[in-house]
Amino acid sequence: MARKKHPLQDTDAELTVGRPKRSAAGLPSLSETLPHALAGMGPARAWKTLTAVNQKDGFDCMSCAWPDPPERKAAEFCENGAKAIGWEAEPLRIPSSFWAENSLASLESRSEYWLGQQGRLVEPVFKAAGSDHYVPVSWDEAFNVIAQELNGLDHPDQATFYTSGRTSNEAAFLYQLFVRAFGTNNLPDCSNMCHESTGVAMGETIGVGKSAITYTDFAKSDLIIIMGQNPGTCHPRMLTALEEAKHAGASIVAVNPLPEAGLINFRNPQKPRGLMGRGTDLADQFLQIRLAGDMALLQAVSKRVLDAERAAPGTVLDRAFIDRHCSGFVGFAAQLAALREEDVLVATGLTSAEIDELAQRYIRAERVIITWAMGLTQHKKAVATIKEIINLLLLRGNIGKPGAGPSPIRGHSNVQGDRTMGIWEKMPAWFLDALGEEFGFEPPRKPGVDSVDSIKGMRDGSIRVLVALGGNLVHAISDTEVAEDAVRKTRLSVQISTKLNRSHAVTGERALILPALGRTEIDVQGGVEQFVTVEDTVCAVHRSAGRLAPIGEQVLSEVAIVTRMAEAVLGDKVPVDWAGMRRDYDSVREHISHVVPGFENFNTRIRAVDGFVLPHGPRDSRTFPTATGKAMFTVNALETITVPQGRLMLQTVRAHDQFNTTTYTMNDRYRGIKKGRMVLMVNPGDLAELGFADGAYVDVHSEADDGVDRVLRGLRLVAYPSARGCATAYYPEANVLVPLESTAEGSNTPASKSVIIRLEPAAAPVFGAAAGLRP
Ligand SMILES: Nc1nc2c(c(=O)[nH]1)N[C@H]1C(S)=C(S)[C@@H](COP(=O)(O)OP(=O)(O)OC[C@H]3O[C@@H](n4cnc5c(=O)[nH]c(N)nc54)[C@H](O)[C@@H]3O)O[C@H]1N2
Ligand SMILES: Nc1nc2c(c(=O)[nH]1)N[C@H]1C(S)=C(S)[C@@H](COP(=O)(O)OP(=O)(O)OC[C@H]3O[C@@H](n4cnc5c(=O)[nH]c(N)nc54)[C@H](O)[C@@H]3O)O[C@H]1N2
Ligand code: SF4
Ligand SMILES: [Mo]
Repeated sequence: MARKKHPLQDTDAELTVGRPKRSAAGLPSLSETLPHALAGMGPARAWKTLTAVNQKDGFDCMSCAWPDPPERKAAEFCENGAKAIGWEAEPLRIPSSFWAENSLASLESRSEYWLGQQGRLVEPVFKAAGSDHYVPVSWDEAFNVIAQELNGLDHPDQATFYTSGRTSNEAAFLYQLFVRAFGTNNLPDCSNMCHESTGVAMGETIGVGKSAITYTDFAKSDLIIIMGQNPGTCHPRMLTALEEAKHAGASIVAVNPLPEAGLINFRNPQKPRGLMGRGTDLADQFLQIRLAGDMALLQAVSKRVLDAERAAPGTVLDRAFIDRHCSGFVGFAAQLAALREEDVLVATGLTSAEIDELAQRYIRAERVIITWAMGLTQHKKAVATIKEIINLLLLRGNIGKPGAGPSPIRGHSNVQGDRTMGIWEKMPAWFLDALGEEFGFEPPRKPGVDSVDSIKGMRDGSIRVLVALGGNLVHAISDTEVAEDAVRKTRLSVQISTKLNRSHAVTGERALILPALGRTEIDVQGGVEQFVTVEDTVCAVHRSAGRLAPIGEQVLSEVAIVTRMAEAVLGDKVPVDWAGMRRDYDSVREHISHVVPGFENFNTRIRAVDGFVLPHGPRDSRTFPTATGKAMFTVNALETITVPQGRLMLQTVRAHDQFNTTTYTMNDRYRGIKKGRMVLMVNPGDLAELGFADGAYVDVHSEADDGVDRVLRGLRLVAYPSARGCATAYYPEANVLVPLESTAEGSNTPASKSVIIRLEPAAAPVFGAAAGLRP
C-alpha cells in the first residue's frame, strides 16, 4: 500500500548546497546570533534575556541540557541558545481572530516552520467535536472539558499523559502526582524517544542511568571519546569544555559517520583569537564509522585491551578495581575472545589500524570519559551498545575517579530532572511508596505505557484521551501517518504549549490548547515572584527565574495549569493542597524533599548560588546499586544489520537551525545546506554505485518487515562525505519512514537512525504549493 505525500515545507525550490564546514562556533556563529536575537526580540528584550541566560540569578537556557561552568562569563550562551530564547521571547502573539481565520484543515497543511512563526499562544482554545475550528474559551471551561472526559473513562489507563523535557522540576512533580492520583502510570515522555536506551543500559550495569562525571572532570581527563553526538549543533557550549580539556592535555576522539563541523575544529567566540584565527583542532582521531557499527567497535577495542593485558600481564587492566567492584568479568572476557575481526570491519567500515590506534589511546590514558547522544541510543542494539561502553570503561577503572566516566549528554534542558521527579511510566516501588505516604493516597502499581505504546493504544482504541505537557508527540514519534491516525481516534487531545506545532493541527475528536509561560518569563503567584528548578546532564540542580513580563494576561505557568487541572479532575479525591502549592513553589519543593532522594533541605540548598549536585553512587564512592551490588560486565551478542544490495541505511538528524520539531530557519549552515530541508545526504561513491546524480530528486522508500511501503517523495540528493552505505535526512520530515514497530531492544526507543531505504527516481520534484502547502 503506498501512502500519500506528507506536508513538507515552504521554500525548497530555492535550496542551495555548498561545502560542509570543518569549523564550528566562531565568528560566523556570533554574526548569526545577534541578528537572530535582535530581529525577533528587539534590543530591550534581547538585552534583558541574553544578560540573564545561564547566569546564577537568571534563567536556565531552555534549549539543551548542557551544564553551566563554575565560572560564568558575561555571555554564557551559544548561538542555538540565543535562537531558542528568541523563538520563545519574540513579542508576537496569536490574535483571537487567527482561530476563526484558520481551520484545522488549513493548519494541517502548514509546515512546522510556518506554525512556529505565528507567535505565542495567549489564550486557551477549544475545538468541539465535529468542528474544524478552535475557538477561545475560558480556563474554567477548558478544565471542565478535561474533567468531563477523564472522569467519563471506564478506567484511568484509558488516558495517557505525555511530557516534553522543558518542564520544570516543580511542574513535573505536580503533573506525575496528578496523574498517579488520577489512577494511572501512563506517563510517557520525550525521553522514551531519546536517552531511554541509556537509562536502561546504565541502570542495569552501574545502577544509575545518569552521567557519572561533573563539569570539571572534562578538564581533568586524558582522553574524551565522543560517540554519536553532534555537539557543534546540539550542545554548542560543550565545545568550550572540550577546548579547555584539550589545552589541559586531553586527546579527543570523535566517532561518527559524518564529519560534523564542531567535532573537527572549534573557533571560540569568547576569545579574540577564536574570532580571527584557525581555532582549535579538536579531534585527534576521527573514526568515520558506519551507522550502527559502534557495538562492534567497542567490542573490538575491549578485545584489544584484553589482548594487551595477556601480552603484558598486570600492566593494562585495573585488576584491583575489577576484583573489588565488578562482577561478570570472566564471562565478558571469554565472549570477546571469540570476536571475529572480519565481522568488526564489516560492521564498522573502519580499518584494523584505526581500531588499533583507538585501543592504544585508551590503554595509554589514565582517565577516560566517553560521551554519547542519539547516534547511539536510536538503534536496534542501542542498549547493548551502551553496555559495551560501560564494559570498556570498567576494564581500566574509568569510573568513580576524577576525569573519568560514562557521560550521556542529554537533550532537552530538563529532561533529566523530569525523570528524577517521577515522569516515567515505570517508576520503582520505593518512589511510589514515598509518594503515597507523603500525600496520603495509594498510587497505581501497574506500569504505564511509554511513547510508542501510547500511540499503539490510541491506534487500537484502548487509549481515549491524550494530555501533553509541552512537546509535539505526533511529529516527534516515528511513523508519522500511523501516529496521526492514532491521535485522531482519541476523544480528547490536550496540548499545554507555548507555540503552535503539528500536534495542535492533528487532534482528537475534541481538542484543547492551553497556553503556558516559558522560561524567559516572570512567574508571579500569590503576589510573589516564583522561581523553578532544573537538573542538567551532569546532575546539577539549580534555579531558573525569567526576566520578561508574561506574553499575555491569560497565559498561566505550567504549575498553575497542572494544579488547576488536578483540582478540576480530582475534586477532593486525594488530600492534596493544590492551591497552596500553586501559591508558593517552596511548598512544592518541600514535598519533593520528602519524596525524592538527594533533595533533602531542597529549599535551603537551592538558594546557594550554584545550587547543588545530586548524589551519584558510582561517581562519588564507587558504590553500584545494581542487582549484584557491583558494576556489571555484560555479555552482548554482536548482531550487525546487513543492508541488502542496492539499499542504504538511513539516519534522521537535526539541522543546525532547528530544535527538535521546531524549525528556526530552513538552513543547516555547517553542513552547507541552505533554504531547504528535503535533502538526502549520500556518499558520492554510493551515488555512483546506485546510478544517481548529485542534485537529482528521489523518492525514498523504507523497507520494513511489515510490507508497508513508507515513502517520502521528492528529496534532493546531496553528495556528502558521509561513511559509505549511510544516508542522512532531517527529522521530523523523515519520521514517516521509521516504522512504529522498529525500536531498540530493551528500551523501545524508535530506531530512527537505522532505517533501510531504497531510492527511486522522483516522478517530479514537488514543492510548496504543489505539495498542498501554503507558505
Ligand atoms: N540546536 C539543537 N540543539 C539540540 C536539539 C536540537 O534539535 N537542536 N535537540 C536536543 C535533544 S532533545 C537531543 S536528544 C540532543 C541530540 O543531540 P545529537 O544526538 O547530537 O543530535 P542528532 O542530530 O540526532 O545527531 C546524532 C549524531 O550522531 C551521529 N550518528 C548517527 N548514527 C550514528 C551511529 O550509528 N554511530 C555513531 N557513532 N554516530 C552516529 C550523527 O551523524 C550525528 O552527528 O540535542 C539537544 N540539543
Ligand atoms: N526521526 C527522529 N525522531 C526523533 C528524534 C530523532 O533524532 N529522529 N529525536 C527524538 C528526541 S531525542 C526527542 S527529545 C523527541 C522530542 O520530542 P518533543 O519533546 O515532543 O518535541 P519538541 O519539538 O521538543 O517540542 C516542541 C514544542 O514544545 C512546546 N514548548 C516549547 N517550550 C515550552 C515550554 O516551556 N512549556 C511548554 N508547555 N511547552 C513548550 C512548543 O509548543 C514546541 O512546539 O523527538 C524524538 N524524535
Ligand atoms: S549549550 Fe545548550 S544550554 Fe548552553 S546556551 Fe547553548 S543551547 Fe543553551
Ligand atoms: Mo532528545
